[in-house]
Parts: sequence; C-alpha cells; structure tokens
Amino acid sequence: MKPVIFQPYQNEPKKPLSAIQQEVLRLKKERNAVILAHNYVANEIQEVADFVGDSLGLSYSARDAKADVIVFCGVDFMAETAKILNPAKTVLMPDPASGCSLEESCPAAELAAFKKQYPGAKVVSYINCSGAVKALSDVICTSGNAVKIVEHFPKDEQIIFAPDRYLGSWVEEQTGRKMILWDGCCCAHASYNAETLKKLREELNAPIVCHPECQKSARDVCDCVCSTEKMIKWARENPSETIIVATVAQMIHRLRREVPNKTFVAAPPPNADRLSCRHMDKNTIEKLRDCLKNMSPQVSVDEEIAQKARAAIEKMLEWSK
Ligand code: CIZ
Repeated sequence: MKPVIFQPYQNEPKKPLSAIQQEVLRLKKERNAVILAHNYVANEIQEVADFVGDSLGLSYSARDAKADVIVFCGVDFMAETAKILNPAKTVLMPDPASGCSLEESCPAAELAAFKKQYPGAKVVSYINCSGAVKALSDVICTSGNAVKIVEHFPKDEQIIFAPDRYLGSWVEEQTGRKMILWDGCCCAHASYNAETLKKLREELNAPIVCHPECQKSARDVCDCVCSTEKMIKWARENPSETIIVATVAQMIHRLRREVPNKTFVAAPPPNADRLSCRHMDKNTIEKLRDCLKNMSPQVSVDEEIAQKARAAIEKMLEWSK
C-alpha cells in the first residue's frame, strides 16, 4: 500500500468552519456544554472541541468540567470514565455503539475468575476496559502513565496487567519486572507488521513513532514507542523533517496542528493505506450536532460499579501527578 503523506500544515490555506461546525458551536453554547475529543476522532470534530487529547488528559478535563453537559467524542469506555469522574453532569456521546476491541477482549466475569487464581495480586487495568473491569481493578493506567503506575508498586508485588498484552509486555521491558498479562489486544494496532514498517522507514529515510499497543516485533523496528500525547513532544524535538506515525491516522491532524512545520506520514498496516479505528470513526460531525440538539444519547453507569471504578481511576489521577 502507498502511504498517505501530509505536507506541513503551515503551508496550507486556513479553511473557515463549515455550516455544520458552526451549528455545533451554537448548540454547545445554548446547552452550556463542553466538547471533549480524543486524538483519534475526525479532524472536523477536533476543530470544534474545547479539549483534544489522550485518555489521561481527557479524564482530567472531564473531572474538572464546570459546564452542565460533557459531550464525549471518543469511545464508550472514555465517555463512561467521564460520567464516573463527574457524575453530576449530563454526559452525551455522538454514537454509543463506539466500543473497543480491547474492552471486548476482557469480560468482567472472566477477569474476576482469573483474579481468583492469583490471590493477593494487584490488578492494574489499562483504561481501555469496561467500568465493570475498572471496578475489579486496584488502579487504572493509560499508555502515557503505565510505566509510572506499575513502578508505584513495590518491586516484589505480584501484578495482573489487563487487558492489553502488548502494552503489558512493553511496560515489562521498560520496568524490568514480570507481570501476569491478560491475553487481549487492540486489533487495529496489532495489525502492524515489522516488515512493512522497516521497508517504509528505509524508503523514506525517516524515523517512526509507534504506539505501545503494537506487537513487540513491530515496536522493535521503530525509533520511539509512546502514547499519542507524548508523540507530539517527540515529533517536535526530533531533528527529522519527516515523521512516520504508526497509530490511528487521525492522530496526524493533532500532530500537524501542534508541529506545523513537519511532514507526517501515516504508516500503513498490511491491508489498508492507513490505520483506522472503526469505533472512533463512528463519531461524525452530524452525530455530534444531533446529540447536542436532542440531548441524547446520554451515558449512565450503574452506581455500585461507578463507586468502585471511581476509586481505581482517581488513584491513577493521583499517582500520575
Ligand atoms: O490513552 C489513550 O487515549 C489511547 C487510547 C491512546 C493514547 O496513547 O493516547
């Protein structure tokens, strides 16, 4: 597949907001809402959001939101996290069918049974999981703070890491400690293969930054492995004028705006010209407008689950400071 190349943003003429984007901003004001958008959603949504970031940044923004309504453009576990952290607010989602393959790979009942095999082990769960799995966890982490969260435990503490085995194995490499890994993965990131990335790197003579949800063989041919938020600093500081990005391609919108003088290349997985997340793609500007108009669909979380999950998420926010 031919990679998609994005020329420096600074050379592009600025486009005015579309009619539908303006309508979203008008409705947002009318509803006293704040729009939070993940780095992986469409550019036209990122352009009207009050905050664009990764799960960690979005969690702080949701917790601290003062508006009456939080509209969360991302996937279900992120919107659920916002509701858990700020239960008094109305939380809307453009499409509640936006799920996550990692979340699906770890049903709460199976994790509960797994935990029984390791009495005394602490459970660190990647934020890409259901509220019910969060409720079974001692602490939550994101890709941006996973190393820090795991290092918070004494060296001899036994840790179950769920649900991403690739993020877990990367954390093991970074910390030098063994963990008990749940056998889940992100089907999008796991599709990258080392051969394609290596070839692209040689052809373009440019460094690759990839996400830790990629398989180890793919990570090993990359120049930097980090969370989406950390990719921005790395791309800014790397001397190369061209950067190859191995994560969901919408991340490049954020990178281009933050680092406008560089060329970004979307690293293609084996069967497509760029990596996409079918769940994040369910967020469209039309659905964003409609959810503000109709004040629906709203996110709700069972109170018992929310209470336990909140403790694990708040511990992460505290340990990440
Ligand atoms: O932490 C997140 O939001 C995800 C899913 C990826 C990243 O690295 O930002």
